[in-house]
Amino acid sequence: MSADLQTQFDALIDADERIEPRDWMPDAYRKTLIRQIAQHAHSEIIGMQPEGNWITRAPSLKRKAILMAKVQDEAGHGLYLYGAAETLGVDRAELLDLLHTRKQKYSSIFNYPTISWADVGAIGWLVDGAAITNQVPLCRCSYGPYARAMIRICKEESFHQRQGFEILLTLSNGTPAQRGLAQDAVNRWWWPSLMMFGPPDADSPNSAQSMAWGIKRFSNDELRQKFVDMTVPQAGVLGLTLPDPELRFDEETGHHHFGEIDWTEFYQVVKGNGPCNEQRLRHRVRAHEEGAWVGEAAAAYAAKQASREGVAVA
Ligand code: BYC
Repeated sequence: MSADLQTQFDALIDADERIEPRDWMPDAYRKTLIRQIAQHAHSEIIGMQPEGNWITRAPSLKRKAILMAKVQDEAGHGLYLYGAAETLGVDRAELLDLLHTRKQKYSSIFNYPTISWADVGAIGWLVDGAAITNQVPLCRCSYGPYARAMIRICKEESFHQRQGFEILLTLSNGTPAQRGLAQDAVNRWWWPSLMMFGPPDADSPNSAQSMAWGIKRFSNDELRQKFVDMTVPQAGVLGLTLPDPELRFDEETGHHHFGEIDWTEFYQVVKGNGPCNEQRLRHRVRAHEEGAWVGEAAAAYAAKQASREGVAVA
């Protein structure tokens, strides 16, 4: 029986069909998806913090409104993703607990500080740009609920990327001081953005199996290269330089060659030793505890409504 189920699962994967929650799936497939989707969801909600830091200090009403919309979108992305994870039989509260107790990860990128307004532009342009590059292929992920969540997320990420680019373009065409802020932000966010794609293929323990299952469609290095090739011409339009003396177009490969990434820094940040890891988690746990009453009030309201309508709630 189990062999039949495995054969059916393999046939769906081979035919590039979607696996749905009702379908049988190997335990390791389920576990990998829970790990990746949860890490992704955690990244979305922790990712609200660096930019949220600038909402009260945005330079105009228009910028403030746009930034608030963007940060709210990130909360929404977290919601879609926790929802997708729940279809695999885990509970959102359980996943949050794993985040808060450091048993699950979130993206390394959100452990860097946002020290000027230009950082909001650099995050939009580079971090959301990297996110789109990584996430567009996830719209074709073999697990249906994750793939469908990604379609909506990618549409919103495109707006995020454009708003970041536009902030940097404005600063870059502004006063020398504004231009300096834009360049400084790009200098600080460039290398961490390249790290978002994960370790080099040779050191990526999960890639081979995730690609065989159609969860990942491209390897970490392939996506990183795609991002560099897409971003270098955009830097030219912005009139900003990327902080890599080795960066050059290679006629032979048709790609941009770039310098060595500091993988020691990456692993330090992933292990919890980045500049803001402590602050991010502390803030998240506090927000969770202080916001608990909202969930309790919503549950009490739902129970009251249901009892009025004579429906039993779980
Ligand atoms: N940071 O075998 P590998 C956003 C871990 S949200 C931390 O290559 P995999 C946004 C990896 O988990 C951006 N850890 O793994 C939000 C694994 O450890 P475990 C988030 C990382 O899963 C708000 C180990 O290293 N995007 O854009 O095959 C505002 C070995 O790696 C990182 C996603 O989550 C990292 N950067 O590939 C603005 C996208 N990289 O779990 C923007 C979905 C690797 O075995 N996720 N690790 O203990 C993915 O596409 C894949 O999970 C990854 C890693 C490419 C990230």
